Amino acid sequence: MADYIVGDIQGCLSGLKALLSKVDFNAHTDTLYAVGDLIGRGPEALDTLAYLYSLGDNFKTVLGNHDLNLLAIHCGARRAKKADKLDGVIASLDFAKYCAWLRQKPLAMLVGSDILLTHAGLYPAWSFDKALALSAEISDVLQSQQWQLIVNSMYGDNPNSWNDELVGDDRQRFIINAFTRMRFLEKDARLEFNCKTKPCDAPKSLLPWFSMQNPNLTSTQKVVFGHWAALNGETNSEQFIALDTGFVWGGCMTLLCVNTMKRLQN
Ligand SMILES: [Mn+2]
Repeated sequence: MADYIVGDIQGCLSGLKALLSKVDFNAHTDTLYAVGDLIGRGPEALDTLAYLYSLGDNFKTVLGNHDLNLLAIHCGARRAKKADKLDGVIASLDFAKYCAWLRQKPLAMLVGSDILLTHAGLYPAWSFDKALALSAEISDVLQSQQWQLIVNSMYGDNPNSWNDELVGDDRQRFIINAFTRMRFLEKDARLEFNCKTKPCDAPKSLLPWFSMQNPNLTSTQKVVFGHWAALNGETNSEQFIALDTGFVWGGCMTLLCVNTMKRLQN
């Protein structure tokens, strides 16, 4: 009955399977959580989706930017890029089935009562409750018949700052960008999308999102996220746990055991 959270899989099923065998993962009694980006850039996209789908309720994930990209390809909002290595999924008879399955996944979820799981992180103006409510706003649309509208309007970098009065496409785009694309913020908390380096290599005007004070968090709350391979798992904080260690780029894949909060890599 163990719970595990895996970093970005990105279509690298062999890396995931190697990690799961190290912990004797039991697909009937244990639960695997993922930080999103299940597919994208890695060689085994279709097999990865088939395996994760087969786990049923013992697999839970939030959505990452690559997962949303697959939905956008499915409804014609985006064209597949060769580098994403999604051809096998797109040609599969199960393409629609996997997209319908992904549309049921949220942008943020709790693991237990004190861990918030998201793909890119927690925007510093938001509490856990706020994040879950905003994630639910997006899920309401993604799970409706109107889901293609949001997938068509979600691309773009603006607005880059949050306020509670945002409505419509702008509100949805900011929420999706913060949960799936965020890395650095300007000092006034505007999202900055161009810099993807390690924090020490970034312009001095930029702060990693987790370095900006979040007055809403209690000392026991932790945020587990992926997306930012250049961090290589380092945030210098026990409260913010980065799990993307760049397996798809030749790095390793990281599995966090929730019960012990210990990390394992391959
Ligand atoms: Mn990502």
